[in-house]
This record gives sequence, C-alpha cells and structure tokens, in this order.
Amino acid sequence: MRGIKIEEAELRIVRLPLLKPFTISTGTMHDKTFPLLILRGEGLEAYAESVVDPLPDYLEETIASGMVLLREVYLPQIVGKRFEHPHALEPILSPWRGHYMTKAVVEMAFYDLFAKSLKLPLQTYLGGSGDRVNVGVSLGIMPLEETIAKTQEHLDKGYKRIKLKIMPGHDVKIVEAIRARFPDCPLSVDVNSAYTLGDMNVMRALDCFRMDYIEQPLAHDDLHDHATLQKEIITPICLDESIRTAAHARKAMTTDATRVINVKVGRVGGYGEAIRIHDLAESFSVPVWCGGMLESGIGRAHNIHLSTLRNFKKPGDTSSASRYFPRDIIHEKLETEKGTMPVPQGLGIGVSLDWDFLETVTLSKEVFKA
Ligand code: OSB
Ligand code: MG
Repeated sequence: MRGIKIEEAELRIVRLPLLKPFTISTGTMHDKTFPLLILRGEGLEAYAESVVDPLPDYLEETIASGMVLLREVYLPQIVGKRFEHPHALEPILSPWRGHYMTKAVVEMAFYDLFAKSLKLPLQTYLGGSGDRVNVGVSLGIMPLEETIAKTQEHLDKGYKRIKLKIMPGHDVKIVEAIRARFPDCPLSVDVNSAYTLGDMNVMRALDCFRMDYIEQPLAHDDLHDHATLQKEIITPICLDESIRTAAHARKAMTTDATRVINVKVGRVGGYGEAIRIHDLAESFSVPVWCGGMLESGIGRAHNIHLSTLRNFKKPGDTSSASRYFPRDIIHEKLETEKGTMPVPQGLGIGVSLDWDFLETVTLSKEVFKA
C-alpha cells in the first residue's frame, strides 16, 4: 500500500490585519481570522486554510463549531493513518452534517500533501493546465465616488471583470453610475442574499445594465425562489452560498435557478466536491468561476490551482494579495499582472509559510500526534 501517512497535524487560528475594512451586505470585516491546518508526513509538509468566519454571517458555520469537529473528530481520526488516495478521506468526513468549510480544510491540506508525495504541482494532479488564470476584483461596499475611482484603478491594472458588492439602498444608483462611466466593462454584482422576491422592482432595474451575472441575490439556503427570479430577468443568476454540494448544483441547474456557478473549494467541502460541481456544470454548459473569501496566500494558492481546470471559463476573484493585506503569511508574492494571476510553481500548492511572521499573527496553536 502506497499513499502517504499523516504523522502530525498542527492547527492554528490566525488573525491577519486587513489594509482596509471590507463591507458586504451582511456586515464589515476588519481583519481576516481563519483556521490554518498544517499536515506533516514522510518528511513533507502541507497547508490549507478554512474559509469559515468567526460568526455565521456568510453561511451557518463558525470557527468555534469547526474547531470542535477538527479537534474531537477529524484530526484524531486521520493522524497516524496512511491514506492511499484523497478520496479515502471521504468516509471520515462525510458522516457529519454540514460543516463543508471545515471538511474542506482537512481535504485540501491532504490534497497538497498527496500532490507533494507524488512530486507534482497540485494543478497537474487536479488535471488543470496553463500557467496563469484570469481574474477580476470584488469591490466592497463604499461611497459612489470611491467606487468609481476603484473601478478605474483596477480596469487600468487590467483586471478582467469588476464585481460590485451591493445591498438594499446601495444598489441601482451605484450600478447605473458605474455603467454610465464604464459602458463596456465586464460587470457583475454580488448581493450575498440580501433581497427577496418582494424586491422584484430592484431586480428589474438591475436587469438593464448588461451585467455578466447577478451573484446570490436571494436567500443563502434557497434554490426555488432563484428559479422564480430567473424567469423574470435576462441577466444570468450566479449562485455562490446556495451551492455547497454537487446535489445542490444539480437541482439548481435542472430548475434553471443558476446559469453560472461560483465555485469556492473551501465552501463545498474540498476538491472532490468542487470537481464534481465543475464537471456537472460543464455537462449543463454552465460556466464556473473561482470565488474567494479574502484568503491569505495559502487559500489563494489553492484557488489558483483549482482555477486552471477547463470549465473555469470566467475570471475569478483571486486578485493580488497586496490589495488586502499589509503582509502575507507566505514568502511568495501572489500578484496579478494585466488581469492574470501566475500559478505558483513548485510541488503541491507551490508556496511556503513565513514562519516568523506567522508566529506574530497566530492566536492559538494545537499539535496532534499519533
Ligand atoms: O460572496 O464572494 C463572496 C468576501 C467575503 C465573503 C463573501 C464573499 C467575498 C468576496 C471577496 O466577494 C472575494 C475575494 O476574495 O476577493
Ligand atoms: Mg459571493
């Protein structure tokens, strides 16, 4: 039996200061706090971060609930064991309800370890190709003048799509102004679930701006109302929060509740499910793109490798790390050039931790040994 043995796991909570607060319809982030998982085995070391937030604002999971699962269930069950293939983790992860973000961090770290054990870049192991991926930016909610200036700045830098965060009361006027100033720019909005079918007037007004898609306009756990909405508007709906599994994706695509999918490997429980969603979407001729959660360089590197799969046909959200953080926890600079992000070279995710800096932003650290 080959595969690789997980000899040790290190679980940290990391808090990285943000350059500026980031506001979406559910609230404002002042820093990026996340679980970081390090797996060691056979002389190799692998990394992943979880996209779970301290409080359940984007989805239901919290760091606290995820830490319980990691500490009491997942890490004790994988440390000291050899796994022949990443799919061998599924029987350990899948019996527990929900917690896709927590499942993902375990699975993603193991993919990094496994690719390293095969001496392959993660991209190659996943079946992706190309050495750069197309990216746009996600602009948080801010005053109109600032939104205009930021849109100009990022278009000048070559970013391939501008996504505006909007919310009730900060929607049609801002999109109208941006569309008037930038008539040809690829444009989308992300609502993070802030509307209901009662807001059809806003939806119809937003439908007039030739946007690429409207991301997650309605409830985070709803598919049916999105299907109803899609019958009323021309702009494609793109689901983010509502798709946590391939089964959700199947139901959304068969009912025309989504015509584009935002795939976040950290939201859907890991690469196994992300690839199933990616492949299923391709069979429906539904393009996907890779979203982000303001990840540090570790999560960013994972996202970039995933984005090299062939049905990632629209620009992703993995923009330059320097847009968000004064300093990152990895040595490599993940910076875009002309709207493309280079795929980190090397084995696995291809980036390395800056241990000295990591120590200064670590809130807690636990080590699990066999
Ligand atoms: O819905 O895509 C989202 C950030 C935090 C929470 C949710 C979302 C986002 C983003 C940021 O849009 C994308 C990025 O990482 O730049
Ligand atoms: Mg989104």
